[in-house]
Amino acid sequence: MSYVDEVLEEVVRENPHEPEFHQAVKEVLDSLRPVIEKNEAVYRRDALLERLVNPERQIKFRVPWIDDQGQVHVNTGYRVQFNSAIGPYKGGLRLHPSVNLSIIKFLGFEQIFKNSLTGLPIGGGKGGSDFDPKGKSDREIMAFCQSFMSELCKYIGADTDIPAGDIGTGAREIGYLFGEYKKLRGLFEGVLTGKGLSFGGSLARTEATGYGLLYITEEMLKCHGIPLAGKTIAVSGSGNVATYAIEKAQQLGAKVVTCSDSSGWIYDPDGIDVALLKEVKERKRQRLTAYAAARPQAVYHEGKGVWSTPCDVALPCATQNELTLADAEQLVANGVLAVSEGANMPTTADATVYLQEQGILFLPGKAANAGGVATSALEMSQNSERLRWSFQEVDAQLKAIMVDLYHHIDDAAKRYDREGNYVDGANIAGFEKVLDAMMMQGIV
Ligand code: NDP
Ligand code: 2IT
Repeated sequence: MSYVDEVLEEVVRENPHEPEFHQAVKEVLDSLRPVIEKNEAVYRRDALLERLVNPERQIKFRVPWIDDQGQVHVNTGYRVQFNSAIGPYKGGLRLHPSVNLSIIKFLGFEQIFKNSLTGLPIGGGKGGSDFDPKGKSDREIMAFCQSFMSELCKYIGADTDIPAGDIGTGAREIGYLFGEYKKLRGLFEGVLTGKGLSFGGSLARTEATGYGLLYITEEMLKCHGIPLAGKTIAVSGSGNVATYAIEKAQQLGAKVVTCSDSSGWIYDPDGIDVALLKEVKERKRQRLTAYAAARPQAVYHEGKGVWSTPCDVALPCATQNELTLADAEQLVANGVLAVSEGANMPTTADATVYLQEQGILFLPGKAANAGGVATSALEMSQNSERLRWSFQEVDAQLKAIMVDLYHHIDDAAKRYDREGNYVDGANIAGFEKVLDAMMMQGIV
């Protein structure tokens, strides 16, 4: 049996209840086969892949907090410090009732390769909790964040592990988390990214994931002779990534006709009104029904359905496994040209293979959404040098990083005879730097 197959079997055997983690590992290791085969005996002797798929450290803790009625609740907190070969652990904190160890480990594993692809010195980690921020008062959110940080603060630091936002964790939560860290540790340092602009946050970090998604998608299309301007785009989600993806797509001359939340979705034939979307979702924290109520030409549908909308480009920006094989078939039947993942692993494994077989340009999340963490690394640089860069400066660096990233994964795919397969290109290019660092640092 090949070394890759042995390790894949072991991952399933040793982590039996972690389907999302299996899915992420299988996709990466399948891509790495030709790289591993080149030097299989040495890698097997050094247990390279076993070290890659086992987190350096995983922390699970109790998070007790008191609601507005005086009731105590207990949630579970996680931080998985996956790989620090190329830099301190870096990755977001997800707050969502679906969070469990499998989800945090899949996200942490993906983050290793994504962070490597940014070209910046950041290792991979992820954390979060099964706490549900929906419907909670600001005081309840603060109580949760303070309790979460009272334990997490023992394991993180500006040079060791730097968390950030993800689903359910935005500027409000990062603010409360930062305040508590500072109080407990007595340190004003860049221990979190996505901070408010008044206390060390970077301009353009809020926009970065969505903007970066459009920069790399535009570059990919351009290299295939397709202009983005004038195209019709379907976006899922209506959170941080979706909102700024829609904003940049419109700035680049495309028309975005959909967005969604976990209750339903919007079809807006005139193009999504971003100012209204921000007012509804960012400021008032309402549901998309409020968007439809304020915009007569928009149609609201309950449940799923974004991918039934005819479009040239699909940008899944909500959550994992939201774009299934049936969705992919419908997109292809409607003539889609490209799918670019704003979320982490939003396309199921069978849907990804189908899209690639149909010749659809497919950019995986670890490349397409890397602009968020790349800009987090730029925030860390600004914190370290105690300076602040302008919006234009950060945005220009973000764009350059995303354009370089596209060419880096395109080259890697070509080097391994997989031209146009950006899943393999991203996994291989992300892995090469981590491999080099792990081999040079000995058995640790
Ligand atoms: P937000 O919490 O801001 O928004 C999430 C959006 O997705 C909301 O519209 C939410 O709907 C929807 N959603 C979440 N879970 C589900 C679900 N189970 N079913 C259907 N819809 C769902 O998160 P972000 O925009 O920050 O993150 C979106 C994705 O992008 C995630 O996969 C995240 O890991 C990834 N990502 C985020 C980065 C960042 O910088 N923020 C960077 C790179 C990737 P509702 O409001 O109803 O919950
Ligand atoms: O998935 C991701 O890359 C993020 N949620 C952003 C991580 C970060 O550290 O900015």
